[in-house]
Amino acid sequence: MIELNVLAEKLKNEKSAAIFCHVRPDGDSIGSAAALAAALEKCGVLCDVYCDDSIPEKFLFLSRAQKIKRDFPSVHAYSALVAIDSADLNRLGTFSSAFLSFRNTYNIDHHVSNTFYAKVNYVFDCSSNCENVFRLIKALGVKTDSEIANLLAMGILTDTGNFKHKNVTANTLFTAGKLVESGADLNSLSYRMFSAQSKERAALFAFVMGKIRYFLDGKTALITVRLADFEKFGAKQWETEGFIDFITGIEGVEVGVCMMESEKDKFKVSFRSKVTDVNLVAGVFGGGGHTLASGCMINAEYEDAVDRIISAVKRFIVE
Ligand SMILES: [Mn+2]
Repeated sequence: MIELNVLAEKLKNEKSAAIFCHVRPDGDSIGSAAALAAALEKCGVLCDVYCDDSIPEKFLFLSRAQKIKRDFPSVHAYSALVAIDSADLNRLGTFSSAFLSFRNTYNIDHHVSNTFYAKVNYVFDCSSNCENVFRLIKALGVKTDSEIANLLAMGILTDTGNFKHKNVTANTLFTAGKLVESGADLNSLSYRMFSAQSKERAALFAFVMGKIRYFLDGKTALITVRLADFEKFGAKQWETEGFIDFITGIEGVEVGVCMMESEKDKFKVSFRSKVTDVNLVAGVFGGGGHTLASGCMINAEYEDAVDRIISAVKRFIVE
């Protein structure tokens, strides 16, 4: 793996870069991609940020989030392609083939399951990719202005569940402190990311939580959001974020599972746990992530998918 200072030098010498968020973009992906773009632009590198998905409304208060593009012209339009917060190539969606074919690619990430798919890989296990990008920006010699500070703080907040997850370290808090010094407004970001919600989301939440299913002697709680539920309540798929944290807090529950139907018989499955290694559980289905928070996709009829998920959890659950 490349050293941080060497990475900074290499990036600085690029003429231009296309920076990619992952599909179903979250605060860390958007925050670390946009902050890196802002910093590289200060070094004279022309940057555009891309995402093969629409950007959830809650991020659109940031002007840089509004500028994220979906139509990628050609690999030849840039000197470098940079994948951000993406454990494997599939996370780039349709951009993955262009990325794979290009000669000069970077992968900057914090997932332990990262597959080192780029020419230059920087993968460091910490709370959020924004924590990595903060150090990278420092290595670039760029001053963290309030725009960069807010973008990075947003990613740290979202990937740590508002500083509640086990991935919070002294360095996470040190970084957050530095970002506050540089103008990050934690109170406003935390309200936007964790408290503000639409009436549609509140109604969907109440409905889904009314049907929690328990397995493995109550050690696993599972919730499901079907396509019809989104229609019934008028909520968006991205608005299910945070549902899983609610069920993982239930007494006696060790592993929380959220099954979100993204297309007919196609489920985006998220896992959270208190100690069980759910990176291994998601790995059974070709997914991954972190020890205590992971995800995968499963194509199956609903009850069949539930059976397969529960037997995978059973293999790894810490009693
Ligand atoms: Mn992340």
